[in-house]
Amino acid sequence: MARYSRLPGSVALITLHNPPVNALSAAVRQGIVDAVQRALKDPKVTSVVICGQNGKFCGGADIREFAGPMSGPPLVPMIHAIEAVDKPVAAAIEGVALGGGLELALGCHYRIAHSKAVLGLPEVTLGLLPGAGGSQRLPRLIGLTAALDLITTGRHVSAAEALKLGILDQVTDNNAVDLAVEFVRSVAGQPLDSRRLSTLPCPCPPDVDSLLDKVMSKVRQRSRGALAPVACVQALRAAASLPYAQGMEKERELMATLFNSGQARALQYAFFSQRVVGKWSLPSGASWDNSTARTISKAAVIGLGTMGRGIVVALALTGISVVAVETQEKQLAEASRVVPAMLQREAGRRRLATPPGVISFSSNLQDVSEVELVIEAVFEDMSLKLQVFKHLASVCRPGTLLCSNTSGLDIDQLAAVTQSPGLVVGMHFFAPAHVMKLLEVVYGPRSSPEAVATAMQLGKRMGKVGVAVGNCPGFVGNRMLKPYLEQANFLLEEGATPQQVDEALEEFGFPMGVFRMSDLSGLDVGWRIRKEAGLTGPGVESTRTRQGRRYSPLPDQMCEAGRLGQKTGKGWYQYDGPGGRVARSDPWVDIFLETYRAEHGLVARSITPEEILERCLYALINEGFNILQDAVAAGPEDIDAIYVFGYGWPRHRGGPMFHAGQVGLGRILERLNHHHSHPDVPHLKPSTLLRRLVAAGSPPVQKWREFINKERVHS
Ligand code: 3H9
Repeated sequence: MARYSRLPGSVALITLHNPPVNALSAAVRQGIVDAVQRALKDPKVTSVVICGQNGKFCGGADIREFAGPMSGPPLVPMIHAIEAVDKPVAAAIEGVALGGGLELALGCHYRIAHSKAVLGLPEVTLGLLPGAGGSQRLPRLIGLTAALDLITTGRHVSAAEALKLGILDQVTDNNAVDLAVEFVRSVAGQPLDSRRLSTLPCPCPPDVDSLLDKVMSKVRQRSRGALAPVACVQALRAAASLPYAQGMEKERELMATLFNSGQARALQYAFFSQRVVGKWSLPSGASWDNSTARTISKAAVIGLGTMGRGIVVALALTGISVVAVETQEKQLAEASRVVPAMLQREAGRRRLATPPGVISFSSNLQDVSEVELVIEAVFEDMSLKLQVFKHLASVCRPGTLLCSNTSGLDIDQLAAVTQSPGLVVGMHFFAPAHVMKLLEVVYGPRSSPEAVATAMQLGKRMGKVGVAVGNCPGFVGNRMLKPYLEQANFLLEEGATPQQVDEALEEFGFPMGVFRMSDLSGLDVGWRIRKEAGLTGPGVESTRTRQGRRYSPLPDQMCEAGRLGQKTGKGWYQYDGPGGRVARSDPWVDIFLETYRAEHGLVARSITPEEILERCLYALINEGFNILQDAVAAGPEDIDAIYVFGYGWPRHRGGPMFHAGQVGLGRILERLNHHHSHPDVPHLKPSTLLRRLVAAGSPPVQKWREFINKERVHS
């Protein structure tokens, strides 16, 4: 809805009302159309202010409406009608003016904002472009170069930056609506022609074509197959080269293509998934609604390797004081030097409004006795972690939350050595921990709702996407990664090269294929884990079956040959030297693979990119179904958020479980069955849940949670 009121004197006030963000639903659009008509017709009204209820101007078009048929007055003519009004219209922007919200403001003759307001055209992040005239009006207002930046990245800008760019006319620390009312009164009766953005030329640099070409090639590189950023550049090219009406026609055409693309659906699903996982609930029934999070002001991090350092910085950036503990002197000295610099750099980059928390470095575990929460980030070794947890249990005051940054070890085992197992949870960060958005919050059967709520709340404060997951080896992310990596190695045995596998995955949209990624993170990481698991090492026979499963010893043999990846200058690829970054294919690897195949009597066959994707991705997806069946993840959105925010799954493909729905569950099942029937690919046995979903007619991904819960009740 939109409320109409006439203020004492001659100003009409139109207030958008659609909590929580005053999205432009059909009812709101209708309300605006009616209110503008009323203001036009009322001879006593000389000027108009449009604002939003509850200190929020407008969060844009109502994304929920995109799934259904269009109803109500369309946005484009509504904004044109506002621009055409012959009485001055000002947008009073408080809170947010995003997407269609900013486009509505661009249709007004003046824009006045509160200093804390945030503005932007983030449509590109939803697989769209600013399709209510934003792609044509913004460049006319602030110039092509600045508009390209805002529209292709979708970044939000502060009121101060928006003022500098020329989007806003005035910014105030006081009431923006009062100022806008006062302002429109003062300009009533003045000519409005120069205020109608659609009538203005688009300011462009002299070398406009070369600018557009440069931006286009950058955007194509960055977008990894996403359509919307490319369409945004095309729309802006139209703004720069065509009259407004033709530019609008181009905007409409491009918008229609994007709107009907699977990518827009995937990105909108990703938007809502992020919000769904924030409202966590556990199988016990615990959730935000019935759990209270503690507010943490003092924390400790144990272990200052790469992960520990990042976690210290992430905590300090939220204003939490951190005791950073490292028992190895050399490591402590290095961390004391590096961490403050990391913090300063990151604080500067984020333009923090409040000072970061104080960090104190110590080699003594005793120094954590006064903190409210500890995050253990020592080496991934159970016996070491158990030792640390026992020690913590004896030095921390009762009630301290004890968290482990393990990437897959058993949280219950750690909890069992403390006096209060309910206060133990996993907080699995991703490197670099102060940058990566994902946080897996791992609960065991004894973790208290308060501990989970506190870890989730802390994650939110750190700007993370926290996902609550159950305890099992590898949790969600790494558990799914295992069959994916396995299949990649099997494909090498069967005839593929690392480049072929990587190219197929990169073409799909991953920033890096599995072998390039393995070179970057170091092949020895997995080697150590496999040695601990007794899968390789002295005394273990070099066969292709270990512990009753098909096993590829290829990565172990690479490590044995000293090829640990970028750090040794050689891995699945060769580099210019140790620490080199540019991967080149290595004839050594080809010979190594040929020799290996000959030794094991394997005949190389030609493998298509389709098979690579099916074997790697469907293996990962299948494990996702097992995870849902085991209730380790509450719903497909949780898995998808984990993969999008932590594992480089292309956002425009929604996430692995969404992708499964797009491909068709029947097709995934059929392909898994096909590969599984091959005697050498035993791990691709389709999950029972996948079979059941197919038998139930393959409901859409949004219905799986309900389906799983029903199945659980009946089983
Ligand atoms: C567009 O405008 C297209 C046009 O160019 C052309 C059309 C022809 N619609 O994020 P929060 C819900 S595309 C519907 O937790 P915050 C959200 O789902 C749009 N619902 O709060 C959540 O619901 P629930 C371009 C929306 O304070 C609740 O509001 N606009 C919308 O952390 C609270 O959200 C954007 O891309 C919406 N537009 O952040 C802006 N926005 O409680 C998208 C939010 O049921 N929105 N909801 O889970 C945002 O970026 C953030 O929500 C915002 C508030 C910054 C506004």
